[in-house]
Amino acid sequence: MLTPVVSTEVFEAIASGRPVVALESTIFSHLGLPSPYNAEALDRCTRVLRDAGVVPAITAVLDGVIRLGLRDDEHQRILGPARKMAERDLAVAVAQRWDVGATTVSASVAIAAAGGVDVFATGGIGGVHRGSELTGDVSADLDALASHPVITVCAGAKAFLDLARTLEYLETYGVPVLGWQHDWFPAFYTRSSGLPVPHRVESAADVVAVFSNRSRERTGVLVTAPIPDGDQLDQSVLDAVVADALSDCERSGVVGAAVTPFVLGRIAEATAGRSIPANLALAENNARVAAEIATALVER
Ligand code: PSU
Ligand code: MN
Repeated sequence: MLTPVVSTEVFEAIASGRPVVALESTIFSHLGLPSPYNAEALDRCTRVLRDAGVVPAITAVLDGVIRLGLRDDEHQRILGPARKMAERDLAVAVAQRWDVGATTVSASVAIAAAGGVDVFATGGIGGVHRGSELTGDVSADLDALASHPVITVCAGAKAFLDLARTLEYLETYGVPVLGWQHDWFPAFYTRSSGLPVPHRVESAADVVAVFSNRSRERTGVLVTAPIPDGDQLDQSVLDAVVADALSDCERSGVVGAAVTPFVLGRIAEATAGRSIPANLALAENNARVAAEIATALVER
């Protein structure tokens, strides 16, 4: 069974009813953002939580041990080379004593749920890939959102996915999708995918009310917070870059877990680094929203 080692700070926060927000480590590793922006992302996300009186709980595998909450002196370890872990990979990382395993959304919500943390903030979730009818590529993130009782805050799913099918999947598997003060499903670098979000919420209390009344105890809730207004990228530029990156992907035979890091890297190159500040801004914004929700949850 999944038994994370919970840091003293996170353990004490949970025990005394103080708010905690889990964070993934893929976004902070070289798989998510190039150095030194990965360190900046970690700094900004943890700072915005602490400023709100919330304890950050970074998830990772270090020396073959599943961790929930890292000490500051351990942050350096996830900034370097790491192996990407979906939920299923956690068992392998432990059995084979991986040095540094970086958690995706699926691994993070599994660890958060096992350790008693109810709220999790990320950048963008994985989803149904374009062409999935041929490749079968559907992120394990979606099943994990449906299988663990955690509120996930994201800026939508990555722009290069099939967002309409991603929303269909979430509907089929019973995950409530709540637009944070917004009517549209965000597309990560942009505020709207053009697809309406099933329900809109105005406040952390609204989110907590949905979480408290869901019919399946094991299922999570997805909150989609659009990237802040001034930070979004130009949709037409993005469309061209994504089309290019995906055809490169196919040409170079990049498949499976390697697709996401590859395409994100190509987007960063092609947008002359403008995608990176956008990525940092949305990650920080999601942490801020998650802090509000975690606070409302413990005050309930
Ligand atoms: N979005 C980003 N950067 C990332 C990811 C998402 O902007 O690094 C990561 C997240 O950890 C997410 C994972 O859970 O990609 C999904 O990967 P896949 O599509 O292989 O399931
Ligand atoms: Mn995949």
